[in-house]
Amino acid sequence: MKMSFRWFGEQFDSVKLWQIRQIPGMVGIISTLYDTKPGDEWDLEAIRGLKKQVTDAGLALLGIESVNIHDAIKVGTPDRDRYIQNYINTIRKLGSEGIRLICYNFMPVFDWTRSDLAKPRPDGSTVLAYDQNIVDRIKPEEFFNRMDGDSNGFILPGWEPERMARVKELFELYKDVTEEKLFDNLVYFLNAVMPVCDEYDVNMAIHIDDPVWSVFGLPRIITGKGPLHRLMEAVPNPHNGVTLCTGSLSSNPANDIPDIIRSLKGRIHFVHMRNTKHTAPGVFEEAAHYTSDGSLDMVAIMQALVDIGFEGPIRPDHGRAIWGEVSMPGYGLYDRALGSQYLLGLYDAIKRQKA
Ligand SMILES: [Mn+2]
Repeated sequence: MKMSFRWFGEQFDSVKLWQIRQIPGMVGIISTLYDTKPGDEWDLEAIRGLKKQVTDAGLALLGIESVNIHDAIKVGTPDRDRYIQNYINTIRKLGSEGIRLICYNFMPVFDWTRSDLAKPRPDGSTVLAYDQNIVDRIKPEEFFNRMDGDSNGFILPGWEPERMARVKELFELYKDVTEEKLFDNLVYFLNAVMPVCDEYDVNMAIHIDDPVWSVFGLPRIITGKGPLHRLMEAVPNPHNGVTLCTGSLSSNPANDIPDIIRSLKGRIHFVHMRNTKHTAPGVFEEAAHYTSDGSLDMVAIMQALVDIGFEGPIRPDHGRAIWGEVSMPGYGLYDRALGSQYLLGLYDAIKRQKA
């Protein structure tokens, strides 16, 4: 597998490419043009500029996380085809630059959701946490302020202020969008982009919803094994695949992650690996990648990835805030670097045992 690191770009990230390069085994970067808006067609020169920065630093640009999907596509409004065409043009440009992985999500209004971005742990580190009891007490329009006030001054991916200023309007837009309709709109979108993905060998990799249940009454459709298989079968093209995010899947402890991995052989294009600790139903916090620190069996997860022959990009997902580092919550250098070493250690040991 290709160990990689998410990086938001020089203007937006506290971590530097040269620092990432010094992490043993780190070969790639997963990035984005952070100042583009959902629905924009990406600029070819900007894509080339990003790729050059990454390659000049001795790393490879292994994928984009994310090319975000415009609400017109998710809602299925009459103007969606215009935004789908922009998306197709962006895929063509990325593909022509040899960038063959696009991670995206199909969650309405709110991207990933947390009730706390800096929950203290007994060792003095802080982590992102989710408590449904807290979320139930907050109005959606107040939720942004809570997230933003907690973000160390960084713009959180999926929580851009200009978008959140329109929260009420967005809720109105989605009021008749059932889970069935959202699924149909996703299939419509994927069918439209598959030809250009075939042409340039670009993999679309949908991220698991986070958490995997409805938040604020909005529909959620990418929640576990059944829904993932339904989507894989609805658009059977192998370029329609999955970003297997262990943390998001684990928000529902009933999700058997090694089993889901084995069942999706050939359709997992990208892996996010992190550990979570569950304390009660609907209540969890993120943990260090080390198995014993959380509730997930990271060894069994890595074993399943090796067993299906997964060799694509993988990245340590959110880390804890440790050693006084100030960064975008979840995206510091230190704990993700530590996490990558644990993951590589598991991978090397499992591979050697198999050989
Ligand atoms: Mn993830």
